[in-house]
Amino acid sequence: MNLSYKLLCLIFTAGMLAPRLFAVEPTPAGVPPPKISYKLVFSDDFSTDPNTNGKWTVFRRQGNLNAEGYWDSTQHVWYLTRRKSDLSTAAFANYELTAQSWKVDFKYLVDNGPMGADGFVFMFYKDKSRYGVPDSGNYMAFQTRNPDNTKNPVPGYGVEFDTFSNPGCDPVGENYVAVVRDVICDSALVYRPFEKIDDSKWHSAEIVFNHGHLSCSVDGKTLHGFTLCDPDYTFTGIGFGAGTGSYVADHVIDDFQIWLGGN
Ligand SMILES: [Ca+2]
Ligand SMILES: [Ca+2]
Repeated sequence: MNLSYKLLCLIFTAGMLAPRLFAVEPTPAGVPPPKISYKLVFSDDFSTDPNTNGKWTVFRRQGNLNAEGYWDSTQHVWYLTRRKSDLSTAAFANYELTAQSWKVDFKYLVDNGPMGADGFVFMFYKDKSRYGVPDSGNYMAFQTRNPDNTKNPVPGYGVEFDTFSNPGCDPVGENYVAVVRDVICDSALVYRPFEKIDDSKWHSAEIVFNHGHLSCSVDGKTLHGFTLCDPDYTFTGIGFGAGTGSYVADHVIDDFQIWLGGN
């Protein structure tokens, strides 16, 4: 695809949606949405230790199992990070995402410290073979970091739940949800301010992908309707990243499910 076509595609997509791209996709009255039936192919309710149950491959910046990918054996939830600084956890489901029609469901809870940071990202079609030491702070393990502190992009996509403002990197100064690619900073394909991330409450998220059409909903309300032009299906990684920097937060997930769409 050449650049001008890509540009046209983006403009077309933007024109189809409301300002800032992140609005509920309108369903014309009387036209039912296409019916897709789904089959569950992966699930973890974290009733067993995800660090040993064979369902996950985890990369940690500090190698600290008490703070990066910490399993709470009482609550049966998984802390991607706890309240310590300079953490990063990339957790990939041991499942190869090759399908082009799927959805995921999960629950998340993020607290807000004082000055909680940084947020988490659901990753898909990600090149998990590049990890590597995941990068901390606002990079949320979406990228890797070298010993000399230079950073490496990791090909693939993410739906980012950002709770800490990084001027020069983030598209807005408030909490937001964005679709990002390869790197965190300045990579938002689409974004929308969204407050209900770090309120210390459990929220239910669903992300639906159908041949490039992507939607994201939280607590049953659609945040995003978006179309990825010419999606890159090369890589198969699917999972989560989270990070802390100077400021800290608990980033907790539960009840993760992957469903494949059929007809
Ligand atoms: Ca659970
Ligand atoms: Ca940020």
